[in-house]
Amino acid sequence: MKSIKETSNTLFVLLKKHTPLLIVTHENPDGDAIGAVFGLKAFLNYHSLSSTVLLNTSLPLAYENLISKEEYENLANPGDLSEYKGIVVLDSANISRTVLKEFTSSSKNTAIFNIDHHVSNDLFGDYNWVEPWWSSTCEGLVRLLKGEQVLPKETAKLFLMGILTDTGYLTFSAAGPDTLEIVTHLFKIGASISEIHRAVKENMNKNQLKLWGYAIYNCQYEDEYGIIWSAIPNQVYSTLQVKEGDSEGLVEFFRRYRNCRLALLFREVEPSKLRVSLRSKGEVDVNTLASIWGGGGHPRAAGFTVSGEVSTVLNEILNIIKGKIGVWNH
Ligand SMILES: [Mn+2]
Repeated sequence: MKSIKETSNTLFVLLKKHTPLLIVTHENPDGDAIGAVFGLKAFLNYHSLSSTVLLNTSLPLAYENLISKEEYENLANPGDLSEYKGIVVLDSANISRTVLKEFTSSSKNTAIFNIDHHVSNDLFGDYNWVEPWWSSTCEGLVRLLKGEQVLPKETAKLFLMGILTDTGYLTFSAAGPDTLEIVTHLFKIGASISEIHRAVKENMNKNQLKLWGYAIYNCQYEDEYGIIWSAIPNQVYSTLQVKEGDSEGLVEFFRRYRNCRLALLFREVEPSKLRVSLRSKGEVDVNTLASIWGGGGHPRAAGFTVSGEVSTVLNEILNIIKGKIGVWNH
């Protein structure tokens, strides 16, 4: 396995040597994943390098103003990959969470580029740029590409969108002075926080508002442990015809509760398939908690998936978590 430290080539030079490129990210992509994938594609287009974006989902509503449907293929399975010389995997801790599933480069004549900021990344690439101190994969991409190459405005806008969505619009502790320097750089190219906020955050439809309303109205809390949670059964998703990505940002909302130490959102996105998102306000390491169920992420934002109905699995999970974090002495 090669890493950034073992190659003297820049990312740009390596990408140039491996066209045509396929660009993928994790399932149910969030703002950072979407920004990284389409920002990189716009960058490659600008420098006349051929690439294809493959997603296994349609775009969440929030990004429809920023990205056109012609920019990507929505396929469950990538098919024959031999036409690609390089595969860029962005913002994904492992390859099984991408559309590529169990693909390994040793079985094909294709180089895998792994660019990510998850502490749980298992370094699956032939080239790995994995830095948990990056606020977002988009911040990492700016750092890797900005040197001698021009970042076009479209790329600056999409990378800034990824940084903003992964840092709660620069309010999370992961957004320090180094991140702000990158943000300033993108600003100077022509990206704007207010434009992105309007396009992404101020863009909910009626059913999405109802989904949020459902989750907020039905939230529960145990102040003794400093936990707040809500559960959305599958029936709510189907009745409102909303997608999984339409609840992005919802779990963060629960951090607003004054006695929140840990917020959880249980989403039955398919019948008997439960996604659990965890957010911490500080001392609780949710990456470690999520790993109990085979998930992961970051110390303050992580998730995992289990099978089972909300009604049966929820209490079991909560009890294990309460046992791990203990009573809150604040
Ligand atoms: Mn990310």
